[in-house]
Amino acid sequence: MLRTDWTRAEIADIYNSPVLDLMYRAATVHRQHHDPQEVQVCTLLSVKTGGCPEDCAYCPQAARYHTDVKVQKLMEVDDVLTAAQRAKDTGSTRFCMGAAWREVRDNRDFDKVLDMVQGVNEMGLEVCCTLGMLTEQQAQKLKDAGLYAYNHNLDTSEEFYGDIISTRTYDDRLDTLGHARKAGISVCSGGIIGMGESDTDRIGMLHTLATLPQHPESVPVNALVPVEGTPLEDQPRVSVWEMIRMIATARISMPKAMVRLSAGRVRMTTEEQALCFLAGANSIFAGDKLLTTPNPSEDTDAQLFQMLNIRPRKAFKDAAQATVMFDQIPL
Ligand code: SAM
Ligand code: DTB
Ligand code: SF4
Repeated sequence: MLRTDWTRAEIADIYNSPVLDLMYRAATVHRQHHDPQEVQVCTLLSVKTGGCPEDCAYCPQAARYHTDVKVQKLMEVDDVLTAAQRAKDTGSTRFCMGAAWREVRDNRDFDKVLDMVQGVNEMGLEVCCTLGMLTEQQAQKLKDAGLYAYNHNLDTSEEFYGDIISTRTYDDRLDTLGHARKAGISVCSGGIIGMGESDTDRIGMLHTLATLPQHPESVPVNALVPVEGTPLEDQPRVSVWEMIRMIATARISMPKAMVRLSAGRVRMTTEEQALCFLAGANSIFAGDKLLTTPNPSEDTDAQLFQMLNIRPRKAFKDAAQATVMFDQIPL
């Protein structure tokens, strides 16, 4: 039932199918594997901001671009735990800590991150990190500290990757995902649209994700947030239909994954977001800030959830159990 042997042509056929057919098929697959009324609510916190040595063309935190982002050293553990408690109190069940690092280094900052992971895990939240590249040993240390998930995006296709980032390779990215997987950490990996890539690049990225030895448990689909000072500052906004095609193709090719409607929601209407949920998105970032850019306010999202009869998903929900339940529903 879960396929990891998709051909590129099959993914392309799904992606290019008439959009209403595509949505219908994705909505159907979604209902076979998930409760469509349930959306996972995650909160992001930038625990180390800016000053990053990498050259990711979309990123306001790269030291080499002149953006408004202020460099901030690693936060204190207590401050992070206070933010995590706040996120929990406002309904988030997953807390994701981001650091503007190229890679994790075995130093005191990493030890501090391990303490953060332990503290957030003890609060009963699914704890996630996005810290750049990881070795197998570092992944194991994070796992031992209680890390639930690791986010590391492929961002785009292998072919287009070099146009966006020159300071590391696609294979580096895939290796890190392998290290997280090997340590038994849940994998979160997706990408960004609206960077000037072609449909073929989008298909290529989804194909790579859907043919990993095991699908990522979570697939974020970000719409580029163009930030002044970055090379992509003037990129035009992507249309909702492009988001829908990405989300629906991810849903159909990786049925059990949580597909996250990630960056870009501030510029989407309620109706546009509703179409994305219909197309199979079942996770969002909540709170008025992503890492450094704005996100809809809690009030706006509370209204969205009420309007669409959506409820937040519980933490550590047993995906296997959910599947048994929803597999019973006849098509
Ligand atoms: N430094 C680590 C790394 O690159 O893996 C972790 C943090 S990094 C900011 C996490 C992800 O945020 C990137 O992989 C990218 O997909 C996303 N991102 C960064 N800037 C973005 C932007 N302007 N618009 C949309 N997504 C963005
Ligand atoms: C992901 O795919 N999107 C989030 C999270 N993973 C780390 C980050 C979005 C960042 C948007 C730009 C910013 O706020 O700095
Ligand atoms: Fe650094 Fe991550 Fe931004 Fe790239 S995406 S510049 S690695 S913080």
